[in-house]
Amino acid sequence: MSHGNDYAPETLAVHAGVDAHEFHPAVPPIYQTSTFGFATAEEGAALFAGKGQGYIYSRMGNPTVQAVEKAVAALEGGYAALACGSGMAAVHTALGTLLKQGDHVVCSEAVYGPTCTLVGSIMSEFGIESTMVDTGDIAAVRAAMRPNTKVVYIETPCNPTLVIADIEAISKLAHEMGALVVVDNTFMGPILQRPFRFGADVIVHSLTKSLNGHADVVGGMVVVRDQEMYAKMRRMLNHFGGVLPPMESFLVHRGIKTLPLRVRAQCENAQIIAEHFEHHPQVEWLCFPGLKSHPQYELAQRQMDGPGAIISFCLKGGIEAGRRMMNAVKLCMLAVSLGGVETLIQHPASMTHASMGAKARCQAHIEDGLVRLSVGIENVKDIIADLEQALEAAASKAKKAEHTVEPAVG
Ligand code: LCS
Repeated sequence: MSHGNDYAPETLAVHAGVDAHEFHPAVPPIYQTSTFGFATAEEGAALFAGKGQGYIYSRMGNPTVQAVEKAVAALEGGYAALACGSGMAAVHTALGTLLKQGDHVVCSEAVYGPTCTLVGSIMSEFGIESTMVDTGDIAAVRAAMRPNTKVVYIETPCNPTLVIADIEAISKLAHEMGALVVVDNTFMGPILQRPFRFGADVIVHSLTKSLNGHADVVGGMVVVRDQEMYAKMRRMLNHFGGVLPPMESFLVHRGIKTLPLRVRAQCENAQIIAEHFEHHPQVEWLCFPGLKSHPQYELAQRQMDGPGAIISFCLKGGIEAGRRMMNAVKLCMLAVSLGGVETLIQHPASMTHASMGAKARCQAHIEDGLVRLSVGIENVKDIIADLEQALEAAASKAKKAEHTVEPAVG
């Protein structure tokens, strides 16, 4: 099928990237090959010169990989996409292409921990300056811009604080000042948020999350708006080398077919769970873009086609209560990652955001007692029952501890 924007996302999810093959299979074959033969020396030479149709070597292009690239490009409404070996490889490919020594990048302060380390620490070793700001605050973004700012990098909603950045306002500001906007769209995915509609220039994804959705692949994707940007990114990816293999591409492409259904089911479950636990006696506060109590609820309604499946909450009793709760869950899996069919629970301060360090976490409002829940597609009553018993276990152990007499020391 053509990959224009004339089909609805549900249709694109099933059909995009499924091109005509000799025997008309419903699912494109897996080209599990590292290299491709040339019929003649002339054909090989033409392909290396960028002429003619065909493949050379799987790091430079592979039909199975290209199929999933087409699917994600179609869902995002982009010109093309580049499949990478992980979400971090996608972030690295995008920023490595757009930034050089002497440039400056403005970045959301509460990004995924390794992105924070890449931007704030590793890239500075290559002479690239950065400022981490609250990208939920447009005045803070404006104040952080410098004459050499080439990129504004936003994650929205942020991981794990769920601060939302106004993509349209930031894109307008960045473009006026000669900078490009890169959006990490992992949390929402292309069904719930389409950053190109709001002026973003480049989108990155961790395919590991909702796009694949089945917790069996690590992968990433960069999506671009035009041929010129595509050529620059492809050159960088070919030379950085962090490409997605054919088998992983096949699995992600298969996962994408049910993306709209999965995401809708997750959003519904998450909304019910957030409403159920918002005023729970063990919960200090709970943050979810689908609740009116979210400070940027209006922006979420405008920019997102659903609340997403991530709920952040802080337990009464801080870090210890958090630990106790996580040790008590039975159905929810104590694991990092997010966006898949299974409900996962984790503790950012000791897990995903540990690499940021305490100071950066404090600045980014990632509290020690913060717990992140990625809601899956199980029956919502079972998820709620598990969280209820885990909260109860955490609370009752806390009470028991209060009555324990500490043995005298020394
Ligand atoms: N961007 C976001 C927003 C992420 O949440 C992650 C991973 C990445 C990029 C990197 O993707 P990867 O290389 O892992 O495919 N987030 C994780 C998380 O929250 N828990 O474990 C991984």
